[in-house]
Amino acid sequence: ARDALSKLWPRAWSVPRFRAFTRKVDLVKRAVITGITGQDGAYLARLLLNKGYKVFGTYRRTSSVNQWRIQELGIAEHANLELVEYDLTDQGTSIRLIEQAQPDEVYNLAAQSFVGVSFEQPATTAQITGVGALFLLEAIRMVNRKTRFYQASTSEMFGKVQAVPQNEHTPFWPRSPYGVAKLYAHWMTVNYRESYDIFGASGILFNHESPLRGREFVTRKITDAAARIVRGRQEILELGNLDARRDWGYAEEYVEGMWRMLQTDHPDTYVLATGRTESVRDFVNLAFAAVDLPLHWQGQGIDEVGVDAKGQVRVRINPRFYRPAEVELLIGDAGKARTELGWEARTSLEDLCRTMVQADLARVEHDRSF
Ligand code: NDP
Ligand code: GDR
Repeated sequence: ARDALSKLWPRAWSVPRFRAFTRKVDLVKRAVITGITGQDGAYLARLLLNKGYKVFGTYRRTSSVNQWRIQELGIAEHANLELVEYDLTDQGTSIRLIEQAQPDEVYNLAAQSFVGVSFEQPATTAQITGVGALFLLEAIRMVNRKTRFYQASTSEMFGKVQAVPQNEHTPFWPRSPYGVAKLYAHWMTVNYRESYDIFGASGILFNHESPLRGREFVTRKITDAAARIVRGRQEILELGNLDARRDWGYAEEYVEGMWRMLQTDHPDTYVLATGRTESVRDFVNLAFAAVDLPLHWQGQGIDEVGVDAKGQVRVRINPRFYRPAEVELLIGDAGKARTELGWEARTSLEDLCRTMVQADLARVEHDRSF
């Protein structure tokens, strides 16, 4: 109804008090998701559309269309989804986004999210991943302080971990420009909560994966390679640090946690995690077992290789994939989310890995390379 009014009666619509009035009588909740072309943005959009929300999903202008995730989820043409061109680094677009969408909830999922690249492009990462969140908070402060805000914070903020497992009270020690930028955005969210009474929630999410994960991240790189190798499309997989340990969960469950954080009475900070940690090597073993090509390991350090039953080397180390500073061990304690949000991770790593491998096998068979 609000959309129709804005078109039928543009002069009245240009008056902020009129728009505010229509919001009060509009029962459909409105949400902005920045980064809808990413893994979490796509899953969250589907969740909110299924809950009856009107969703404004932001995308960046690129020379080629990049909507394969929302297409795979079957929501690209949904009547309640509006795609909005937007760049986090442009303060004006943040203000216009909040003015035009008049959202009840904003989920800030857009970021330069790849840790490895953040070492190569630290300033860009700071602008997008750090200051970009501030632009949105400022827009909310200027346009409508009742807008609820979710910031996609990360276990990378724990970095060189100071306690095991990590929870909301564990001190931060980020180990990458990405982690530092995210920490800035996290504290800005807390600061706007304390300074201006803005409902700013921060979700410290541990790694979460899915068939929609980008192929540069280690889990998807591994499941994609396992599928290609077993189908004869690739010879070998090159990786960096096999000893890094991560707490890997299933992305679709984590976006449900984001939504729950904005439905509480008071804004807060929550950890979402599975409470289980495994190494990159363990994940390789799971993925190659899922394609019936079990590996055994030989050698040490950068000479370590994963060999199949016929003696062929399938995995080797390439120092190019090591990071200047590594996060060695992550394992989260999501007890607060369980108690206060009723949220819990349910999918086992074995099931998650198998689902990802099956999706990649199907892609190889249909010659689709997302
Ligand atoms: P993705 O990398 O899959 O998606 C990131 C999104 O941000 C993409 O839509 C991307 O657009 C968009 N984006 C990047 N730069 C800009 C910019 N300058 N302006 C506007 N949009 C931009 O990330 P995930 O979905 O995996 O993660 C979602 C969020 O959660 C991120 O902020 C990430 O840092 C954080 N996070 C993720 C975790 C995980 O394990 N997945 C764990 C903890 C936190 P484009 O498609 O054009 O590149
Ligand atoms: P991460 O995810 O850095 O935890 O950030 P990624 O999958 O990139 O790395 C996980 C671990 O695997 C090691 N690794 C490799 N990583 C990649 N990408 N490629 C390799 O070849 C490789 N070999 C070993 C890495 O060194 C690392 O220890 C993800 C992102 O989604 C962030 O946005 C998010 O905030 C965190 O998870 C939580």
